[in-house]
Amino acid sequence: MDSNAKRGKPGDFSVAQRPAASGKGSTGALALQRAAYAMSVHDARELPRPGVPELAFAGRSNAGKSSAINTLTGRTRLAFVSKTPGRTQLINFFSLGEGAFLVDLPGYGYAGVPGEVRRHWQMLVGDYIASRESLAAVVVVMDARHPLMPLDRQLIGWLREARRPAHLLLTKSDNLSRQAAQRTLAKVRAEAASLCPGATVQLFSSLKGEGIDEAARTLARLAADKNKAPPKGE
Ligand SMILES: Nc1nc2c(ncn2[C@@H]2O[C@H](COP(=O)(O)OP(=O)(O)OP(=O)(O)O)[C@@H](O)[C@H]2O)c(=O)[nH]1
Ligand SMILES: [Mg+2]
Repeated sequence: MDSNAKRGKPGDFSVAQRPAASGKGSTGALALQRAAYAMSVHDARELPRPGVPELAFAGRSNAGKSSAINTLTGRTRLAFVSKTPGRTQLINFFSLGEGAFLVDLPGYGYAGVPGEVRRHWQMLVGDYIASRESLAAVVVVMDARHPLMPLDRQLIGWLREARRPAHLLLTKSDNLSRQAAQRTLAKVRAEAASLCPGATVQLFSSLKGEGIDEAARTLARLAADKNKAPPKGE
């Protein structure tokens, strides 16, 4: 049974009262409200045939990837949220109707994880980022209190190398004062401009519902850009 089958753990955010992100923008909407769990993959060979654009969420364990997916889709328990870091060791796919997949990648940087698990992560996520044909963009999820840690920079380096569009999501912004959050945003934007030119950066809070529309608009644009891009090899 995949971890997503274990629903209703403490620590899940109740966002059911909040309307799901519209995802509307000049590039059209993503059916975020129609998100449904599709599959979990533990091995690159199990990946589904490339199809609709995939919008993947990557970041340190505990950064808030699964929570962000739940918040964006207006659901409480679509992706499994845990107080124990490193719980999502699979690549979890959530389909948004015919339009796109949201992909919850396993987190990195959890100190208690044995070397074998770390190596498995490197292979699974490294390969996925380097060669997945249908990957449209990667949302790099970072705790706004500790952005751009060494492994985040490594991931961003991979994205730059693989020419993958990146969106940096500074989560848990509710833990910072408004001023401190704005300072962090400006600092990360300035650094991102040299680390990964073209990357966009925003504040986000699953707890307070901050940044939902901005993230949804960005995801819709990134999926639309992928649909416009010529297939590999052309
Ligand atoms: N205050 C606050 N806490 C959050 C926010 N988002 C997530 N959390 C908490 O952070 C912890 C980790 O959240 P997850 O969404 O499971 O993090 P993850 O990145 O998916 O973690 P892994 O699956 O282990 O890689 C949980 O205890 C959440 O309740 C937020 O916006 N604000
Ligand atoms: Mg998770």
